[in-house]
Amino acid sequence: MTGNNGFRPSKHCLKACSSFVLASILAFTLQIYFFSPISPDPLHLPHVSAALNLPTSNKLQEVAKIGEGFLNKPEDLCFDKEGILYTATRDGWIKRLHRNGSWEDWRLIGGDTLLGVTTTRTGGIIVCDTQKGLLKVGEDGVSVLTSHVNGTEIRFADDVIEASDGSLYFSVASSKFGLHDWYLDVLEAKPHGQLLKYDPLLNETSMLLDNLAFANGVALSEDEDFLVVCETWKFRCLKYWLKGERKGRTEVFVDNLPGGPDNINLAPDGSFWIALLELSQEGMWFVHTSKASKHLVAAFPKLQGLIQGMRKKAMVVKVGADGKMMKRFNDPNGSVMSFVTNALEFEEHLYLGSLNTNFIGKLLLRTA
Ligand SMILES: [Ca+2]
Ligand SMILES: [Ca+2]
Repeated sequence: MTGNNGFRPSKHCLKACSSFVLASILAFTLQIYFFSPISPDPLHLPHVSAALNLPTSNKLQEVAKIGEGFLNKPEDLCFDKEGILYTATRDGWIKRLHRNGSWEDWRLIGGDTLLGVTTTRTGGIIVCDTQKGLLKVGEDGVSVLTSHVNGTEIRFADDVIEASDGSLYFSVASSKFGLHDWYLDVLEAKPHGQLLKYDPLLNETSMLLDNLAFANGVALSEDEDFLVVCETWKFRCLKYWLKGERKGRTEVFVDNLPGGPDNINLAPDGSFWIALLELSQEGMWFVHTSKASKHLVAAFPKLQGLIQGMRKKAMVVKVGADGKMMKRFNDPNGSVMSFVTNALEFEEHLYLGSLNTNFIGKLLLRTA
C-alpha cells in the first residue's frame, strides 16, 4: 500500500511537471513570436564575390594608432582643406587633429548618437545625429539644419556628403529602428532606409530614394555625376545618377561584396574605399535565414553579441569608378583593427574609423 501510495503522487507530479514545462515552452514561444519587435524576412546572403579572389592580407594590422585613448569609437572622419582631421566620438564630441599633431576637444554636442561627418566649402562640418537629424558645427556653435522630411522626423541619419553647389546628400539607415537597435533592422531584413537631399538655398529636405536596405555610406563621384549609397545588408552599393541622360535613375554600382558596406569615400584617383562589416561570425549565418532564430535573437539582445562578427575582424576594399574590385585589406582576427566603419585616403595614407577602437588607424598606402 505504502509503495502504491508513494507511486501515485509521483506519477501525478510527473504529469503536472510535464504540463508545466509544455505550458512554459508554449508561453515562451508565444512571447517570442507575438511580442517580437521584428517581422522578419530571410536575408539573402551574397554569392562568392570577385573580391574573394583578391589575396587576403593582414595589412590592417600594420596601422599606426592615432589619438589612442582619446577617441571613443570614431565611426567616421573627414579632412578640411587645411588638412585638419575631424571625427565624431561616442561621448558626443567633435574632436580634431591639427597639422602639428595635437588633438583638440573642439565642440561638445552630447549624447552617443553621432555618426557621419563631412567638411563644407563655407567652413565648419556637417554631422549626422541619429536623434536630431543633420547638424552644422562651426566656430560659432551647433545648429540643426534639418530634422524632418515630408513632415516626418528624420531618425538615424547615418552619413552625409556635400556637393559643390552646397547641396547635402545624406542617408537614413532605418526609418523604423534607432541606432541602438540597428541589429533589429538587419534581422528584420526589410528595407527601411532612405537617401535624402538637403537644399541649403530653399532650406528644404527631399527624398531621393526609399526602400533601401540599411542606407549607410554616401559618396559623390569625382565629377559629381553620380552618388554611391551603400546598402549594408544587401552587401551592395547603388549608383544614383545626378547628371546626364540617366539623371534620377538608380543602378547597382557593386554587389556581392564580402561584407555589409558601411561608409564609403572617394579616393584621389576616382575610385572608392569601402569599409565592410562581417554581420555574423562564421557558422552563425543560419540565424539570418531562419525566422525562428531571428525572433529568438530579437527577444534576447545579448545573443546579438555572440552572433555578430564585426568585433572579431576588419575588412576594407577599394572599388573602381566602374565597380571593379581593386584592393582588399583585412585584419583577419581583429587583433589590431576591428569593426572598421570607415576608410578615407588622404596624403598617401588610409585613415580608418571604427566602432570598436579608441583610436583611428593610419596606414601608409605607398607600399600597400
Ligand atoms: Ca562620411
Ligand atoms: Ca555608417
